[in-house]
Amino acid sequence: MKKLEQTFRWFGPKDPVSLQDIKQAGATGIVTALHHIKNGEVWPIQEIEKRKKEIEQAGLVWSVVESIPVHEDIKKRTGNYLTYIENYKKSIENLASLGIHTITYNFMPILDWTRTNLSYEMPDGSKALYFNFVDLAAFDLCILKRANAQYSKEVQDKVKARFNSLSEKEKTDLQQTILAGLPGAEEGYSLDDFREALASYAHIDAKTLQANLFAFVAEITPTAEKCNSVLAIHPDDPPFEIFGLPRIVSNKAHVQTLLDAIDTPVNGLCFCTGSFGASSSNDLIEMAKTFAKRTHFLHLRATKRDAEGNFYEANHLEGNVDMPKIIKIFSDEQQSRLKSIPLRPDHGHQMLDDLSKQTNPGYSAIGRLRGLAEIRGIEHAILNL
Ligand code: DNO
Repeated sequence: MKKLEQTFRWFGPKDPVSLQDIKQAGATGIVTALHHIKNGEVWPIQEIEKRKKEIEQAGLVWSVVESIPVHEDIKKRTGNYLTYIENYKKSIENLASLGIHTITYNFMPILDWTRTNLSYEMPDGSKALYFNFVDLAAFDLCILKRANAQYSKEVQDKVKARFNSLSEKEKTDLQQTILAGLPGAEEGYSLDDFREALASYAHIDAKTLQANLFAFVAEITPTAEKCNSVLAIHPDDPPFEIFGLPRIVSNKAHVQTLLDAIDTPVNGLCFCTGSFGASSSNDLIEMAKTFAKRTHFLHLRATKRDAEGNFYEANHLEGNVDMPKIIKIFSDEQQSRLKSIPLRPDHGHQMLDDLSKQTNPGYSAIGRLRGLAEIRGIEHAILNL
């Protein structure tokens, strides 16, 4: 029986989690990026090679690139987007020349993933990442003071009460959490930068952004095909509109439209159960079955939602994701594949010794180790029953 490939995300030499830690967690593959290369620039062969050697010296392989960031100019098709697209192709070629063939990216305007609290305490004392809609609205209405921000009367009332209860430090933390850029996000913003970035999207609605995504994917797929590489788009996180920005990779219809628009196996998905799972209207099992064939990378994580659109990241087997069923679907898909589908435990609680350490939010070692062990156990059971 063929197994999925177990990987761990590593943020490079500055990551407090070492390659050896990752080996001990039982992963064999590394998911990483050249975070020191400026967004939009070509990833030079020498730099890729250097990182690859470092990984291999630890007895691991560089399995997946997450991410080659997509420059904002490409998303808007303004400024230097043509150069950035050429650079993107060159990076795909350079990676492929060294045997790295799976590329993850996202097409979220301005912000990569977004949370409002990075240390939401669980009853067992561990800490989780949390997205609270009222906190986001409080930032939007009372700190950013975005013109045209639209929220229901109910949310506005809650915002007033919430904002008044926050200390100055909590207000600064909230802004920092939303705008400074979470791990893996290549950009961070001051309030003014963010206002400017939002203004630059004033005339970009979902239809335009989608057309821009399709144009980008259509332009890079021939390069990926030639290189024997695959593209894995990461869904919007959270999978609903924030700050009035368009969302185009949030649900089944979005993904289907993208896969149909550029209908080649190379144009595929990073199936992120945590991102899709944060919306109650996404049927994860149905989506996994529908998209298994076009899935090139798996992020396994379980969000726990409440009725108001808030969610925290639960332990991997405890949120609104039927993890055994999801793993079964992809394990079945794996049996007809030549290459292993890489998976990674996406995020994890800050727990045990990690509580007193400096860690990357969501990417501390022990919580992810726990997640990977649980995931591995499920796959092991599926393959051995
Ligand atoms: C968060 C990650 C995202 C993801 C990018 C992919 O933990 O899943 O930052 O890497 O959106 O481009």
